Amino acid sequence: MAHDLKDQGERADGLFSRFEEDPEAADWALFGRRTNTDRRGFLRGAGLATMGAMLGASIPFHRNMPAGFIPVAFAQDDVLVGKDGLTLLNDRPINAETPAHLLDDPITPTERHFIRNNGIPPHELGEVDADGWTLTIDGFVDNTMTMTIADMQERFEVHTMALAIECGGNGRAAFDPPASGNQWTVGAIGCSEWTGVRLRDVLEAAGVQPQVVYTAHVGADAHLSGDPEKLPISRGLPIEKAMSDNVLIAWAQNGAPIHPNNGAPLRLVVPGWPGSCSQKWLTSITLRDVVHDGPKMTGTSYRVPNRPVAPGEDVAEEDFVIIERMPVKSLITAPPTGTSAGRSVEVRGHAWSGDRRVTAVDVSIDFGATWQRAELDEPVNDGAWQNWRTNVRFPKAGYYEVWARATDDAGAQQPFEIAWNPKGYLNNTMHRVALTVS
Ligand SMILES: Nc1nc2c(c(=O)[nH]1)N[C@H]1C(S)=C(S)[C@@H](COP(=O)(O)O)O[C@H]1N2
Ligand SMILES: [Mo]
Repeated sequence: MAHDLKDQGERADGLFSRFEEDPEAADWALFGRRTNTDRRGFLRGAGLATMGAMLGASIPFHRNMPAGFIPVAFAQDDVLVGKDGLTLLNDRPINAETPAHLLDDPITPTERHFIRNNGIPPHELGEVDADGWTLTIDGFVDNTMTMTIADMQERFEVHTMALAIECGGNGRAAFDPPASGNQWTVGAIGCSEWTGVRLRDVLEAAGVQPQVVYTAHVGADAHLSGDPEKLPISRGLPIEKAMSDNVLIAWAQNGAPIHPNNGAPLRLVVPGWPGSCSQKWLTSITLRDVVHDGPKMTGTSYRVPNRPVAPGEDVAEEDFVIIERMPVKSLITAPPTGTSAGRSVEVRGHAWSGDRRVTAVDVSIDFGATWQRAELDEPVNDGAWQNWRTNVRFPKAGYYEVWARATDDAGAQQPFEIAWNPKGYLNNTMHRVALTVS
């Protein structure tokens, strides 16, 4: 017994000293794996809190881990730690979407919320100190304010809301001719529960001056080039939108700290508008007397032509307009596409429409010849997606497609055909799943 303990002590000492000399070599020699160098640098700098946040759990025996030790959870699929089943589209910057059937929950679990990064997030640059994190409100305000998260919690009413975030480029993969950028299929959407304070309450405390027309958001992520003068992305909102009830400055996702790749420790959540409005790793908001002109606000970024255009058509830059609300859309989350089903099956999913309400979801199993109305829930709050379900009966065995089509309270309905645009935004065509009925 005593002998065993001594052995273990020696083994642990050996582990510590080998990691002290050269953690990379030690990890390689002992565990026979290599992590990409960028990622390894980040993990070595990452504190216990960041590692815990990414794993979604604390590490009870953390004291036994030598400095530079990489938990095996990070080594496998190491860019998607703390995520479950996401499809990686790019790893620098990290972009990952969620397969439709993994979005079946009414509220999207953190591990299934997609990731869209434009640059290098702060947790890959060094340790993120949530307690010392500050947000500054400046520009055309009566009082410039700099607050910690604790200051905001104390000063303003705290709200928890389910809010849908959808990337403006969700659905781009279906564009023909193709549009460059992340080839999102249907899964750059999620509806987690976010906790924070209203942007409006904070702006009112700062005192919005009459000439203000737009906000400008800045986060702590670094430009991919490494140039400290450049921001990867800085977008803004018309002041009226910024003052909505459901625009939050959030520090929690589903009741826990935000996942590092979803913006920890602080982010904006702007439901119904392109995800790019929801600045992650938020450090400042400047109120402006002109429309914001930060990176990805100008040119053709997050903009579409001001008129319908033919697929492949060249459009002059001055004919592009900033995308505001996202269009009416729905997703079938069960059953999964490509599976087999019995004669009778529950089809279900979600539907949403920018700042509007969805009033109907219809489902077809006969290529759109006939439709059956689904049971549709109200959103749990403004800005959440709406859940729907319906029982479908197939007349005989064979191949079927299930299609879903949402209609909103302004009468807008999902189309059959993509409204093609050069940058591949706003594809809200119907979602289809393939089923083999036996
Ligand atoms: N600071 C910062 N905020 C950001 C981004 C970013 O790259 N940097 N990406 C934006 C884009 S384009 C989208 S779609 C959403 C995605 O949020 P998520 O990664 O939490 O899903 O974050 C937005 N906020
Ligand atoms: Mo996005």
